[in-house]
Amino acid sequence: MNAVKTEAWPAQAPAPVDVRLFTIPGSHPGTAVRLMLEHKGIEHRRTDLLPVLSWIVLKAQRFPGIRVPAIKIDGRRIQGSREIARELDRIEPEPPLFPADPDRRAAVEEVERFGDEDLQQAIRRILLWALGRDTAPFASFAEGSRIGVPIGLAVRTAGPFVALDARSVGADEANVRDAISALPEMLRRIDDWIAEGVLGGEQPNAGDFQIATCLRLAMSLDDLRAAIERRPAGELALRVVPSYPGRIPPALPEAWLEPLRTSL
Ligand SMILES: N[C@@H](CCC(=O)N[C@@H](CS)C(=O)NCC(=O)O)C(=O)O
Repeated sequence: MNAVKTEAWPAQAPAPVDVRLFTIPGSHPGTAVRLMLEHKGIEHRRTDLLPVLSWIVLKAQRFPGIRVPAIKIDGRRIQGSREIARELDRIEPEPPLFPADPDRRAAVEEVERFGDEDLQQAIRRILLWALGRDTAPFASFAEGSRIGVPIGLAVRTAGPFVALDARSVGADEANVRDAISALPEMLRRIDDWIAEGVLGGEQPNAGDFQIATCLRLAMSLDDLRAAIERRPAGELALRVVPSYPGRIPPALPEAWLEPLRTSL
């Protein structure tokens, strides 16, 4: 996880008055947190930031780290989708994001960890590599966002920011090819969790939000969509996140996609 909690807050959770989410258009964990807030009916404002410029804004807002999602709840600062999920359950216990039963909770926490540490980064690397070849599709992710500058200008000036962002997450050829090769096994794991009932229950849990948003972002790449959408993992993603902005036309070299073809 990228952030640590640095501020103390009361053990007794008061009803939040002022909640502000900082995110980036298309951010998978940012979308997960927005959906968790909506699921719990917690009113909030949202600040949409541009990649890399977000680092400066979050520092200016005195967050300890430079990554989104970040949230201010009545002045308290929390960063990271997993930390935020726990804080949301504290301030608004219903509906819960984690099962009460300890074993079932541990299973959801393992899914959440996998989403946060493994799946998110694999998708992020593939996406940033593709946007690094052509920044034009970035505009489609900004649909419904207020980024404070005209989207055409953002796209025209995005090249160096995307390149910096891609470098910061290791979105190079070797890592992107590894990420694509790892996807079939990751999807199998998610299908298994659905079959076991850890994911895909009547009420979405923190793991559902974490995984479904990663898969929806992956499905915004035309290169990946077919490998995901018609399996239980894809169906879960479409149910938990019915709409997700963004579309990237075919961008990845054919040879890199071979592991996905053979897994279909
Ligand atoms: N694993 C973290 C996500 C941290 C992360 O890498 N966030 C990305 C957006 S998905 C970010 O802030 N990127 C900064 C940038 O793109 O400039 C979580 O689940 O909270």
